[in-house]
Amino acid sequence: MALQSAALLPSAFSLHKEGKSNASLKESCLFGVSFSDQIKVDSTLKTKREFGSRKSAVVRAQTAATTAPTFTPAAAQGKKTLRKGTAVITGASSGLGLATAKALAESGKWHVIMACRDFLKAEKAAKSVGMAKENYSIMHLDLASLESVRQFVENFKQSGQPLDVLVCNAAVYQPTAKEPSFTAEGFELSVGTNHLGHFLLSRLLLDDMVKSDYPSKRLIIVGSITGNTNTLAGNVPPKANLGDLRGLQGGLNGLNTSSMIDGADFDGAKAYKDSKVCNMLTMQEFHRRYHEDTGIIFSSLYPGCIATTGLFREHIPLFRLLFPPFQKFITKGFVSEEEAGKRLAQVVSDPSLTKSGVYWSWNKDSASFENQLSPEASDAEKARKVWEVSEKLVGLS
Ligand code: LMG
Ligand code: NDP
Ligand code: PMR
Repeated sequence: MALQSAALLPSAFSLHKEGKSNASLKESCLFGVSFSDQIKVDSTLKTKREFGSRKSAVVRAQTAATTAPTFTPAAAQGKKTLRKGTAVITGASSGLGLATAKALAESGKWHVIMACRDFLKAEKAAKSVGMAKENYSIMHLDLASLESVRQFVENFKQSGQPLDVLVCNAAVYQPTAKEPSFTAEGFELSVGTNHLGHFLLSRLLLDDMVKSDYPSKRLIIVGSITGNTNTLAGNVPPKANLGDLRGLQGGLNGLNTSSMIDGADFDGAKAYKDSKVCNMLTMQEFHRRYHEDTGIIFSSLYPGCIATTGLFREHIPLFRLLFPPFQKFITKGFVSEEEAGKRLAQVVSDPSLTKSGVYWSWNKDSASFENQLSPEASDAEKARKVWEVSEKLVGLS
């Protein structure tokens, strides 16, 4: 309901809303976050790279041919109702992905495609939260297999559905693993799933988003505070650090090269945090290469600490017991799955969150604000390198 009414608000209201959130920014400084990023993001917008222009010329031609005729007449007629949007959400079978799918489905304005590795689990999950059948469908996707990613993309394209929003949400976290495990193609599992699987998926689906006539197309990659070393949470060891990318360049296979991006010994918690840095860098690189020419909005976010989700399934039982009260009563960073789902649903659909290249966070009043990424997670040169190396690993170059 909240989503529905928010979508109808005039843009003047969003200014007010931003102002309101800025008023309470100080509170969030408690978490080691600073808020002077606006100028920085604006300046990167203007420094588009040459190769970006080359590639996007093709995209621009497609945009002109496909989106203009369908969108303009509807606007000219002053139509108030949009067609239902179609949003693909990876890992929608639990936690944040499921809560977001539920929030979008309930708004009545979205058809959610739950892209999940376990079909039956996804179906049960959708039913358990009361999603109405006409508001969702389930498609198989295993991000730990590039073959499966390609198959998903092919199935999606064959279905003939438009793609308006893609949410890269799925993730694995292996904090207690002593040895690395690997994806089908032999990449360390956390970076392979959370980053490389999503990298291939979003690259292959970009074209479909360009073709969509939906007025506010968005590609969202979920990030996290623990990948940002400009925060207290990001300073809890082991800290994220991509180093000079020597392990990534070698293919993260743990055989002739390290399974870690920076080339060090395997550490499951660090691999997860590194993968989140890659997610946040990828979002910004997408923005630099494609925003201006496609109009697609690229975003990342930290939804809050959702300490009850399946993400911690491999952690020791004592951690799972103490982590939620620790976050609730000590750090006060805790959010429920439902609240986090509403936050991500805002990034999908709220008309006030249309700025591209932003890493969104929420303060204690649940008002959104543009957050500042750590030096590494906002390093444009590193973003370009991660992009180029990842292209090679997933077979795009
Ligand atoms: C590892 O442990 C695990 O081994 C690994 O499996 C994985 O989970 C990984 O990051 C994930 O963590 C990290 C370990 C070491 O942390 C702990 O879990 C130990 C807990 C120690 C308990 C300390 C008491 C706190 C009181 C808690 C009350 C009870 C509730 C307990 C709930 C448990 C939930 C965890 O971590 C440490 O070494 C502890 C020290 C952490 C220090 C934090 C870093 C401070 C850095 C300060 C710099 C701040 C800079 C900010 C800059 C801002 C600038 C604007
Ligand atoms: P969950 O474990 O509840 O959800 C993760 C989802 O990813 C599950 O649906 C899982 O599927 C799916 N998944 C895992 N591996 C694959 C794969 N190979 N192919 C397809 N899907 C896969 O965790 P959360 O909801 O907490 O995590 C969601 C996102 O939120 C992640 O990106 C995480 O990094 C981020 N995040 C979480 C925070 C938190 O505090 N929980 C904080 C900040 C960010 P299945 O159900 O089959 O296991
Ligand atoms: Mg962290 C200031 C607060 C804060 C916040 C917002 C988080 C979020 N954490 C904070 C502080 C601390 N944590 C402190 C002081 C400690 C030491 C006691 C601590 C510990 C800790 C552990 C062991 N925290 C963790 C772990 C995990 O295993 C989680 C992790 O790192 O997963 C990669 C985690 C998290 N803390 C968070 C968030 C959001 C997580 C989940 C990780 C994520 O999805 O990024």
